[in-house]
Parts: sequence; structure tokens; C-alpha cells
Amino acid sequence: MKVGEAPEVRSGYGVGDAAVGVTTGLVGLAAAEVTAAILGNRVGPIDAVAEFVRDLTPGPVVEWAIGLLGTSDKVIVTAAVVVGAVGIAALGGGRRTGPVVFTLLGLFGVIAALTRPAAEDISLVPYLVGAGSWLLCHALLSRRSRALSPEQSAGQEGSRAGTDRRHFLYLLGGVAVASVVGLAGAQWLRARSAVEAARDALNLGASRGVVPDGADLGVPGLGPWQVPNDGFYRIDTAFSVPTVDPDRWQLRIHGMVDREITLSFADLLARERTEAWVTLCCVSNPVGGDLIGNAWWSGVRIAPLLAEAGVHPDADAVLQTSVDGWNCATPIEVLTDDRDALLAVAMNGDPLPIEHGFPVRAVVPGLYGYVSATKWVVDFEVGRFENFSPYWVQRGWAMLGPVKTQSRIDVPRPGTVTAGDLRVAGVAWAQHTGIDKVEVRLDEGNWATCELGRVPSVDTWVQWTTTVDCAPGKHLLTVRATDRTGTTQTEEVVGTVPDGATGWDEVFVTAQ
Ligand SMILES: Nc1nc2c(c(=O)[nH]1)N[C@H]1C(S)=C(S)[C@@H](COP(=O)(O)O)O[C@H]1N2
Ligand SMILES: [Mo]
Repeated sequence: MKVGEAPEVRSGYGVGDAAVGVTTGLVGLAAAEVTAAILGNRVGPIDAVAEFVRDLTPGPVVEWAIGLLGTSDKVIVTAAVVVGAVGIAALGGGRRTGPVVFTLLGLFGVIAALTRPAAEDISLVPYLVGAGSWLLCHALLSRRSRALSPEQSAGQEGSRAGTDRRHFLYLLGGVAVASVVGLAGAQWLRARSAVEAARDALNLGASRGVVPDGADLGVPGLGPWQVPNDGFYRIDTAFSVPTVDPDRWQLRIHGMVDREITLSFADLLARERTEAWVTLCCVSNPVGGDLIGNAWWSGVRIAPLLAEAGVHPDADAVLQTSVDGWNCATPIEVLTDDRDALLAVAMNGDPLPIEHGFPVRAVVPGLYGYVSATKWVVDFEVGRFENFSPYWVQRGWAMLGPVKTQSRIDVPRPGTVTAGDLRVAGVAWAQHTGIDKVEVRLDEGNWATCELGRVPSVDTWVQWTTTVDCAPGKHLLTVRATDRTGTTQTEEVVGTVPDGATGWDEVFVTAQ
């Protein structure tokens, strides 16, 4: 033993030891946080320590810090606890220092947990897992580190010892990175479950939406006229879905206005509520595609809010920004005319699903989502199109995105059908213009006018159906819609970039 200890005494506490300490520190923190997140503990070890430290800090200092950090306080405090713990852990890489440092850190965590006001709700399992990981990881890494120390490998061939030491550093780096990923994952999981709990606790008093008589034709194979939330298409650029606490949500309306307005979620809920059927669709929807859905939205009309703010006469656009930085520009005109352009809080009677923009998103009838339907919306800047460069416009899409009149065949699916009377059905849409007529033709035959479902307004899609006489053999079914301006959708095939696809939807069938 004496011989083994000698090098540590001679070389003192080196960078290698500190690296072992830091890596060990991260491993234990990550293990504890991941355990707490999986167990669904509301307060994790990092939060408990942050609160403990806060309670030990003089009140004025805490107030000063909150004022300084503002709304990013949570992230900064979490980072500060991690940095603090890892800083102390850096002293624990040595063979003698390790057990002392990590036992003390573990005890500190447990004391923090036990002194929380809701201590009985806090499980100590994460702390045990964390401290256990610390001691185990320290034992493994410090032994390996000592074996590779210059003194120990003095007898070995130089290059061999160098390679081993390099591999050990890679190992430390890899473990540290994995731990940081684990920590981030745990924080995300916790934020997500906190927001889910807040969402579950909300009672918005939104109605569920009664499907108008005759809107849903009930044709087998044709999807429902009202699309349920869990079947609604989803498009966004978010790698991890933003989790916004409704109590902290704010919308700021500013820019070319007489009076800046900042609304809280409670402010929004206190305003007059509007509910409407609105069909939302994506500019990236190819002809025949399914990036479209129809729902019952409950929210607050945007027009009166803009009127209160006092939009300057020379402003022509609102730059809407999401909490995740995504943005889009919407014409003032469509936000202030008589259509139901909403800040929606509920979708089909439930608070917005997190994926669909909880707690607040915009819904604007008649425009593609990429220029109007901002999820997790937090900012409205009133201004001019010429000064805005929104997310998708930067990437080659058009500044203006009115929905193009379209129709889709859903029944039959391509393939084999029974010869004779063939049921054909689908949907057509021209939001805020309305569908006047849908026609179907078999091969190069005459266009047959279809039966249309009833709709509550011009803002939703329309179901349509008809039967065609289908002789045995191969056939092509084609659909086209005419909107209420009398315009029949163009046969010209164009792709989705820059402002939406055109062309007629077709289905090949073989009748037997
Ligand atoms: N924050 C944010 N909002 C967004 C997007 C986005 O990427 N980020 N995508 C838009 C696009 S392109 C569409 S088509 C609609 C889709 O809404 P949904 O996912 O609820 O169907 O959201 C819009 N709102
Ligand atoms: Mo979209």
C-alpha cells in the first residue's frame, strides 16, 4: 500500500485527478436527475439544492438576483447548481479526497431534500442513486487513472503509456458528454410533465363543438369531418416541443402601434371568447396529401386586440414569433377583417395539445399555416412586410400564403375495386372563400357533379361523394373543385414551393 500511495503524494493533485472528479460529479448528478424524472418527482435534486441555497441566502440578495435574471432565472439557477457541484467534485478526483468529497456532496443533497417544505413528497431514491453512482464511478475512474499515472507507467514503453492515457481521456470525455445529455433529458422530461400537469388542471370552459348536421357524410373510408386532436397533422421545426408554463405565458403586442400591450394567460381568458370551425392546412401539402385537418377552435379574436393597441395606418403585417424563435408574417388585413382570426386556447374542447401550441396559438382562416398559425406564440410585432424576413420566407417560400382551392379523393384507395357502381368520396377546401362545386370524372368521360356535405361557414373543408359506373378494366378517377368565386382549380401541376401545389388529384383503379 505504502508503495502505491507514494506517486500520489509525490505528484500532488493533478489535472487528471480534477478531470476524474468533474466526470464523476456529472455522472452522479445525471443519475440522480434522471432517476427523479423517471420517478416523476416534482422537485428533483438540482431544484432541491437550488431552493436550499436560496433559503440560506439573505432575502435582498435573492430579490436582486431574481430582478437581474428575469424570466431565464430557472435555466441559470439550474446551470449554477450544476457548475457549483461539479466545481466541488473537481476536488474529489484523488484517491483520498474522493470518498470524502462525494459523501459530503451526497449529504448536502439529502439535507437540502429533507428541509424542503414538501419534504414528505420528495423521494430519497434519486439521492441514493446519485451518491452511489458517485462512489462507484470514483472508485472505477480513480483506479484506472492511477494505473496510468506517469509514475506507475514509468517502466512501460513511452508511446504505449501515452496511448492508454489518451484513451482514458476519451473515456472521461465520453462519459461527461453522456452525463450532460442525460441531465438535459431529465430537465426536459421534468418541464414536460410539469406543463402536462398544468394543462390537465386547466378548465377553460370551452365547448366541444357539435358537428353540423350533414357535414359528415359518413362514407366508409372517408376520414371524419372533425379531426380528433391525436389524429391532427403536425408540422413544426421544433426538435423538442416547447414546454410553456401557462402561468408564465405572455403575449407582447408592439411595434407600429399607439400603445404596447402585454397579455398574460389570465388576461386572455378574461376576454370575450369566440369558437369556430376552422380547417388548417400546410403549404407543403402535395396534391392528394394529408397535411390538412379541421377542428373546433376556442379563443380570442385578434382584431379587437390590434384595435386596442392602435395599429398605425402604414403598417401592413404582424410578425408573429413563437417561444422557440420560429416566426411568420401575416397581413394586418386578414387579422382585422370580419373573419375569425383567433388566438386559440382550445382545440376540439380541450386545452391545446402541447404539440399543437399549448397554451396559445394563432389560427387564421384562409391562410396556410406557415404564414399564420404560430404555435406557442409569444410576440406580435406590428410593422411592414418589407422589413420582415420570416422563417420560411428566408428559405424560399412566398411572403403571402393564401390557401389555394384544392380537392382530394379518399375513396376508393388506388388498387382493385369491384366493377359496377363505384362509390367515390373525398374532401375539398378553399378556406374563407368556400367550395361551390366538386366534380369527378372517370377516364376522359364527362364531369359528374358530386353531392356536398353541409358546412357551417366558408372556413372549413367540405366532404363530397358520388357514384360512377365503372366497367371492368383499368381506370383513372379525377377530381376538381370550383370555389365560390366561380374559379375552378387549375389543372396545371406545380409543386409546393413557393406558395402551394396545384393540379387535380387522381386515383388509378382496376375494376374486376
Ligand atoms: N412555433 C411554430 N409554429 C408553427 C410552425 C412551426 O414550425 N413552429 N409551423 C407552422 C406550419 S408550417 C403549419 S402548417 C402549422 C401546423 O400546425 P399543426 O402542427 O397544429 O397542425 O403550424 C404553423 N405554426
Ligand atoms: Mo405548413
